[in-house]
Amino acid sequence: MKVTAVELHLLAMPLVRPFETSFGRQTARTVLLVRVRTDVGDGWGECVAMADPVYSSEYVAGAEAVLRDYLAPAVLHADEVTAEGFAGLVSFVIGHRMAKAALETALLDAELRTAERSFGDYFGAVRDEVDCGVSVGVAPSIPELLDEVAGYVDEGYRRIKLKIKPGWDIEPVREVRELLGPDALLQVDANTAYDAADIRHLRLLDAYELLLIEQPFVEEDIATHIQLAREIETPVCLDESILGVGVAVDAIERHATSIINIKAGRVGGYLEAVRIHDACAELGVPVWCGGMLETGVGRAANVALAALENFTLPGDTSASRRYFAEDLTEPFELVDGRLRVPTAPGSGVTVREELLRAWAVRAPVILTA
Ligand code: NPQ
Ligand code: MG
Repeated sequence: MKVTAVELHLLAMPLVRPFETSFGRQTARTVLLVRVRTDVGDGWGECVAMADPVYSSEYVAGAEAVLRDYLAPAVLHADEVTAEGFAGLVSFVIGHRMAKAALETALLDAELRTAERSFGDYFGAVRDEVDCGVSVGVAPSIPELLDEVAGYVDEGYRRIKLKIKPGWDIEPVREVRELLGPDALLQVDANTAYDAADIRHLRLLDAYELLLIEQPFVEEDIATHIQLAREIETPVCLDESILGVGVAVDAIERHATSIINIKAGRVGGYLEAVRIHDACAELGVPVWCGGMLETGVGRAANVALAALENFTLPGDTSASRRYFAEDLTEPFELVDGRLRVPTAPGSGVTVREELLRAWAVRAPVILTA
C-alpha cells in the first residue's frame, strides 16, 4: 500500500483511580495514537510510552519526535509499504521500539481492514476469549489494598498481580493471600525496585505460592535474575529486560526467567511479539500478555495476541473500566473473568472521533510526503 499521511494524536485520559508502582504514582494516562492514511484505507496504532521516562527510556515526547522526524518520513517516502516490511524499512533507527510498534500496528490495521481479516486471525489466535488478570498498585494501607482486591475478585478477575517495592512486599502479599485463599492465582511485579542484596528478603515470598515474581532487578541485569532464580522457588518472570526474541531466548537458556511477559510495545510490535511467543513455545516456556494502560485501540490488539496457544497464564488484559470511566473505542467488558477477542477486520474496534477531539491536548500533527 501507499501511505499518504501519518497523524499523531495526543490525548489525556483521567484514570478511575491513581495507579502507584515502584516508579511513581499516575493519575492520568497521556496517550499517543498514530493514524495512517493509505490508498487502501486507514489504520490506528497506540504508542504505549508513558509521559515520563520512568518505566522505560522511551516517553511520549521522544516517541513523537522519532515518529515525526524518522519513522513517518520513512513510510511516507516509500512507494510500497507493508506491515511485514516495516521493521526493515526503519531498522536504521536504533531502539525506539514503542514508537515503531505504534506505527507498525497502524499499518497492520490498515492492511487487515482491507483484507477483511482480524488481528486474531492474522496472529494465529486459537481461542475466542482470553482469561484476564488485574494489576493492583501499591495502596495507601493494607485495608485499602484488601478492599481494592476484593472489588476485582467480585468483578471476576482470574488472577491478581500486586505491585511490590521495598517496604511494600511481604506483608501485603501475606494479607492478600489470606483474603484470596490458597487456590487463587496471585503474582507480584517489582518493576526493577530491588537489587542483589535483597535476594534473602525476596525468598520470604516463597511462603505464599506465587505464580511468579516479575522483574525484580534492573533491565540490563540478567546476572542477578539468574542468581535469584537459583535461590528462590517462586518462578522468575522478566518484563522490562525482554526487548526482542534474541534476548528472550538468551535469558531463558541462561535460566534467568522461566515465564515471559510479552508486551508488543516493549519489543517493537506485534510481529516481534508473535516471534517471542513462538520461540517460548518451542522452549516450553509459558508466556502471558502484559498491559500498559492501553485504550481500546491497544487493548484490542493485546487481547488478540493473548489468544495465541502459548499464552497460558491470565494477562494484564483487564477491562476498560479498570482504568477508564469511558474508553476511546467500544469498551472491553469482563464476562466470567474473560474478554472476547475481536473478530471484525483489523483491530476490530472503532475510534470514537468525538472523544479524540474532546480529550486532545493539542491539534493532531499531520505528516504528509
Ligand atoms: C508492568 N503494567 O507490567 C506495567 C507497568 C506500568 C499493568 O502493571 C501509565 C502507563 C502507568 C503505563 C504503570 C501494569 C503505568 C504504565 C505501570 C505501565 O510493569
Ligand atoms: Mg511488569
